[in-house]
Amino acid sequence: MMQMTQAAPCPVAVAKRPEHLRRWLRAGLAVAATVLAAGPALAVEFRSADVHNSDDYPTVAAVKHMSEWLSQRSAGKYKIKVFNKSALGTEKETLDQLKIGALEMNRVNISSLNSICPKSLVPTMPFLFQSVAHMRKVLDGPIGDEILKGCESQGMIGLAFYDSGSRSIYAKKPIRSLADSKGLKIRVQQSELWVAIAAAIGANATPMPTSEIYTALKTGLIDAAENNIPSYAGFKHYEAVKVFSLTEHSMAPEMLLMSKLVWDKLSKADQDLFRAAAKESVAFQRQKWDEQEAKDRALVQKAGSVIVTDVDKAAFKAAMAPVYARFINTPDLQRLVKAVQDTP
Ligand code: GTR
Repeated sequence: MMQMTQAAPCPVAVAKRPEHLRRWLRAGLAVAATVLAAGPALAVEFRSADVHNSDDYPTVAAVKHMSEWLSQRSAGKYKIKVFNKSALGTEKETLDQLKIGALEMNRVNISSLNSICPKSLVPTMPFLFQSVAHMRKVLDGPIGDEILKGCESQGMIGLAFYDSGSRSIYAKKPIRSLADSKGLKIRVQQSELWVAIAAAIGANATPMPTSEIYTALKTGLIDAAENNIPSYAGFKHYEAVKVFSLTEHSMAPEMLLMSKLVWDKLSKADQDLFRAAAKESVAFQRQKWDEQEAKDRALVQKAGSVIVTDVDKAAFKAAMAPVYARFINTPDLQRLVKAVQDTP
């Protein structure tokens, strides 16, 4: 029987009966409970973090869908409760918790892993994928699997990639050319790579967590940010800046991870179940993603935002050469980038 020790991860364990025990366990007092191997009498509820505000955002909905699927297939043994709205902290903070097993699961953008697992740099790289179909094909194949595995040595099991569309720059003015981006004070994700991407187009990067962007845009601390349309809409950034220029400079996907400390306590059969559930949720997420993009594009336009399409993407792409030279700097990373580029 597998024991959970004091230092081990502490999923919120919920006994089906009796009621008072359920409340007691929910209160988080079950540190020493023998949860994972306890069989069908106990249900295990893993917590999964997400920064998105909407309870129906595609990544949030996908993990909820995964939970339902898992629960059905495991006769109620496993569930996942999503804590979105950055309730458990920023992506950086929740990754720290995940590594030490203080959090069981996490859905983050892959950029948040750039300084932790080097292979996460690859799908973050600017102008790497040719299209959504290309990105999906690469991430569904052996290259994607290798990148998912790339965080294991850091205590995190990559379960799945979710779509995040293309990231573009939004500001008070159109960003069509390198002349427009020169001197722009732009928020970027907390990743050295992103600071370098901004510098390559002449902008000044301010790395900050997602939850701080709205106020930073409103107060003028920054002039711009960059993200996909559903994030621009969902975080209400369109209330602060109204010009969304389709630079489409990166397709950095989302990643769903589990703490390795938690993973290692699952039986092989349960690990397979989690993998199958994650896979199932990818198809769900993609469909939801496509719908959300269309819906939010209409929403922001209705709210007065302008979507600029005549962007000199070739110039932005050409400006990225030094970024590739600096970050794709090991044979492993070079092999992976080439493999992506060679994928038809
Ligand atoms: C979104 C992503 C979030 C977060 C955010 C950001 O596209 O879904 O996980 O990383 O971008 O830029 O902070």
